[in-house]
Amino acid sequence: MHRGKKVAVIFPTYNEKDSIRESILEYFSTGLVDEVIVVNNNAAAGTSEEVAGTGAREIFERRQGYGSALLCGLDNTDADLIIFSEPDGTFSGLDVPKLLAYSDDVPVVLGTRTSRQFIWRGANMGLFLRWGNWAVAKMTELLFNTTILTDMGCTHRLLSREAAQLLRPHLTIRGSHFGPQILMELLAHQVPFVEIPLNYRARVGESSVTGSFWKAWKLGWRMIFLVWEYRLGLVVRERTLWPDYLSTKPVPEPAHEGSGVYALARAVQEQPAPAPKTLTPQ
Ligand SMILES: Nc1nc2c(ncn2[C@@H]2O[C@H](COP(=O)(O)OP(=O)(O)O)[C@@H](O)[C@H]2O)c(=O)[nH]1
Ligand SMILES: [Mg+2]
Repeated sequence: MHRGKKVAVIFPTYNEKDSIRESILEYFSTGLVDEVIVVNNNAAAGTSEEVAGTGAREIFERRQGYGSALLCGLDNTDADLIIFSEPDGTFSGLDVPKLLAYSDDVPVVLGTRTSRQFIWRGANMGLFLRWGNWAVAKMTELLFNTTILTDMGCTHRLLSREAAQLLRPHLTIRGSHFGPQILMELLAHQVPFVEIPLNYRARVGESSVTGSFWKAWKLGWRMIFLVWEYRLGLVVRERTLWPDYLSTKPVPEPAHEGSGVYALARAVQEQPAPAPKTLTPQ
């Protein structure tokens, strides 16, 4: 719960049997997450057994694909704040307060995995992926005159219910370049958003999307074509625009006792700093 708003985390799962349990528990441990929805996308045998007993709700999407799974999660939650993540150990539940804090200002908070100090040892974010993501993001920033963009493929992000509902009829991509379509539709609907650095850790098990150079190369080009399709106006649809942001910018209520992030901040203040050995950026 954050400022009286229900918070849900959506985990698409395909091949994360060995990390999914710990991922779910890490997100719940923040005390800020009301619901974890696992979207089983024909996942590895044994996944459901790992999810059982964690408190997460498991649903099933038969149509294969990263986009299919995330859309299924979106269609099956009534939360006010919806966080996309992955249960492969790469993203940290401890970043939830950061996403929530920015959600007070903007309806959509995107993560970036390319900030050097947030890339953990062993993370799949070598030179090619890091600078490739950065370059396509910068191209997009320039073409659409957006706020700072430094990553195209970060799953970890937050959408308010209002923004998700506005975009949903326009989200059609069921494969791995679903993430950039959200960005394109945000721009097309003029939904305010911001990008913030989030931790990116080593993956448990094999990556099936960006694990090989050629898969990542192909995905990169699909993203570039998608951005140009939108830029050239080839995706023409009727859209309801977000109300003028600066005249309707929400002014958050002052912090109160039960408010999630503030309660967490107080609790953190009272705890000793974590042991430095847990911090091993690249
Ligand atoms: N490869 C693949 N991943 C899927 C599929 N459906 C959902 N996913 C999820 O997409 C996310 C990204 O996949 P992953 O292998 O971690 O790729 P990476 O994040 O680029 O390293 C994971 O959470 C998967 O569970 C699918 O059909 N194929
Ligand atoms: Mg992953």
